[in-house]
Amino acid sequence: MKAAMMAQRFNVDGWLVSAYPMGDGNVNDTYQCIFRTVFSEEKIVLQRLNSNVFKDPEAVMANMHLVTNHAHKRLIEEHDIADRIWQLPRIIPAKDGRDYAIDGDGGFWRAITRIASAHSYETIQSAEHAREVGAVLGNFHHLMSDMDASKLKDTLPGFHITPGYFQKFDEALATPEGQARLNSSQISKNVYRYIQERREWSSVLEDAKARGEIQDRVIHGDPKTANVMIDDTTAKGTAIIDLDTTKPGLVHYDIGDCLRSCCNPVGEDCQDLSQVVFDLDLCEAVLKGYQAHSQNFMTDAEKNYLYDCVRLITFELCLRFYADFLAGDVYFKITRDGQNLHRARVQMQLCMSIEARESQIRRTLERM
Ligand code: GN1
Ligand code: MG
Repeated sequence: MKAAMMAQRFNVDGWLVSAYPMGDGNVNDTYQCIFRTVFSEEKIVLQRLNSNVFKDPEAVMANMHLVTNHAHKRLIEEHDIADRIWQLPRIIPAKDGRDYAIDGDGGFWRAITRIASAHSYETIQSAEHAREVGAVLGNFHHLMSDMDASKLKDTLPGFHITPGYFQKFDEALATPEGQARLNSSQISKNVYRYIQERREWSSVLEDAKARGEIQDRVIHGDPKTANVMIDDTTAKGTAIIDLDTTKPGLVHYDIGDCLRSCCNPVGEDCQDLSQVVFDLDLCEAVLKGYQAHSQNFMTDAEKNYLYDCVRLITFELCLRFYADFLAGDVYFKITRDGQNLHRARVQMQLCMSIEARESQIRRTLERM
């Protein structure tokens, strides 16, 4: 198996015992690899980056290097005043000293340490869990708050710039295959209409940024439930993983995405749409955890756009999944036909729930 072969290109002590797929990532391929020596064992995470998505994988690794070095230094400095041992994976170099290894087909592989005695969950398990996910994101923003965003490369141009995803949507609709997919079911037509009705509004954050009201910081880019590790022993959040999208961006993208993910307890691929709702108690819990650890660095202007970001990032993911369905599933990996349409339908349901609960959500956010 290729993963087993590639695992051995990295600088890990011992002999490889196994290399199995792990996680449910929509973009990269991820494996857990176990190495043993005659007296110890080490688990690592091995990943093949999706070259359709990340056109400059070396830049992804360069960013990861800067971010992890910066964060590790701060975590050590602040350890004595912290309420837990925060962690962040470290890059494992290849045996030739590079941060990655290339396979015979040009595939780009990298290895990182596996945070031990901790797990991440695809869906939120409880209000305590939601608070811990918020805490981990808050701590990450705190750690990045003194990092110079201009040092980081833009590894995914247009990421979270919502109006830009309309271009992909329009391009797909301009093809006969895209038209056929649009007309393939009533569900597809409903999602299409829902998206079209929100086209004008979709630039709400970019417009505020253009007016100079809010600005870029260093963000994670993908702080969903599944990317936060929870300590098996203490049940506290301990690390944020998946640093591929860490780059300059609005802090709103992160807060919106974290709430989008955490406040829908049935997850992104739930079959029963009636269960998809934006849970206000979970929202409150995430925000409490976030606030306790982010050191309140947000400006009032940034706070003004919190409701918009929750609605927008949920809408955006609906649009991204739907545009990919129209384009023939070229970005998000699928395991069954129509999965990206269904994922879009779930995010649409969640966005409808957010819109229906606007005043309650705004009240919860005002307490930030
Ligand atoms: C993708 O593959 P994964 O889990 O890292 C996507 C995110 C979406 C997420 C939805 C680079 O994340 O933006 O929010 O799916 N990552 C990229 O589950 O597009
Ligand atoms: Mg990711």
